[in-house]
Amino acid sequence: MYFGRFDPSKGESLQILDPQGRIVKGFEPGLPDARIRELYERLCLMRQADRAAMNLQREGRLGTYAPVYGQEACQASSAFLESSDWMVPSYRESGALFMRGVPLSSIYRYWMGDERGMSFAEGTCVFPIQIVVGAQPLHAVGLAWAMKLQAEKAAAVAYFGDGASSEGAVHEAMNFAGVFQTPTVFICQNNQFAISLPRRQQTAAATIAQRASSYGFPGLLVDGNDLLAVAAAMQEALTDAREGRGPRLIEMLTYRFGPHTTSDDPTKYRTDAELEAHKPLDPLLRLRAYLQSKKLWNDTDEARIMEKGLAEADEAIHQAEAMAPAPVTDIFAYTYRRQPPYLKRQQEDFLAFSASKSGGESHG
Ligand SMILES: Cc1ncc(C[n+]2csc(CCOP(=O)(O)OP(=O)(O)O)c2C)c(N)n1
Repeated sequence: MYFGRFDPSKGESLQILDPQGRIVKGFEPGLPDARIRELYERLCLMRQADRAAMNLQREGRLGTYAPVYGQEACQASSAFLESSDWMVPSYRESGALFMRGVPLSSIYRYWMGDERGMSFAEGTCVFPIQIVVGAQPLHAVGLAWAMKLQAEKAAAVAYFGDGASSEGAVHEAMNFAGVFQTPTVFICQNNQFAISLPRRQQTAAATIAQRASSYGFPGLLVDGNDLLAVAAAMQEALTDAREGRGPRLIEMLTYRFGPHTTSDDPTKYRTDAELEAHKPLDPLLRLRAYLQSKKLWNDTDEARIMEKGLAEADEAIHQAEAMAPAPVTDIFAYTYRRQPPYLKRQQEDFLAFSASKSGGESHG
């Protein structure tokens, strides 16, 4: 319905809610009121959890963090996956992991440097996050191909950024997906920067979505600050993938309000004026305006949910910090099925060294 109706090479994009929160003429919200309200609440919780992570990093209680501020509507895309669909995320997806049901405490724990944060409960169809830019779409395609061969009616969803779209691996993934018609949904969150590199220097193509046609499947450009458009695109792409109609590419056009990560200083490469010009497009403001216009939301609701977000983040931080650190020998443990002799020797040396430093007590 939406794929094919908009031509991304002409810059045409799907928008259902305009920046003032009004339904664009000719469109339907596509979701029941109660669901939209619930999704808005989740966006608010996501924003509070994201803020809390930034604050923790500034307090030295968490390592590097990649914020989702401004990209909340894109991140809510994972709410439309069914339990058997797989989510294959990059490092930017804390919000999408949260929407998929990964506990906040696990997300914090990971960013605190504990890999156990990415070890999910059995049956959670989520890959650990990928730091190598552009590597994970290949994994999603392999996964989708396996599901297709096993006649499973499920999709694998790959998340990546505009910068990643220039990686050879992303080209290979999309090409393979097209040839083998795998049930893969590619989500490119175009937040307009790859660290400091602006989108216009990333590709001379008008859009990233238009590339899909060269791989032989449909692509759609979506207003990524419009949750209703994200929802409509996701639902259609996932259904098409699950029903055997092949891969889909959705480019979600958004804007990163925060730094690339906590180690970045965006004032070095963009002006305050540019940032301020994007602030009115905040995905939360837009959805809130819509809900308020329908009398489905008021200031009391807003205050309540923001409080709840703080409390939930606090509780998750408490749980993450209360967990005893992982054994330091973990770093020797997981690369090989059988530990090679040289690694075993390194581990022994390391344990002996730790023991000498801590007065004879080993932390293995
Ligand atoms: C293969 C590889 N090259 C470079 C990096 C360093 N790096 C980390 S994030 C990033 C920018 C990625 O930008 P984009 O794909 O647009 O995603 P965003 O961070 O904006 O969500 C780079 C170059 C890396 N992690 N992996």
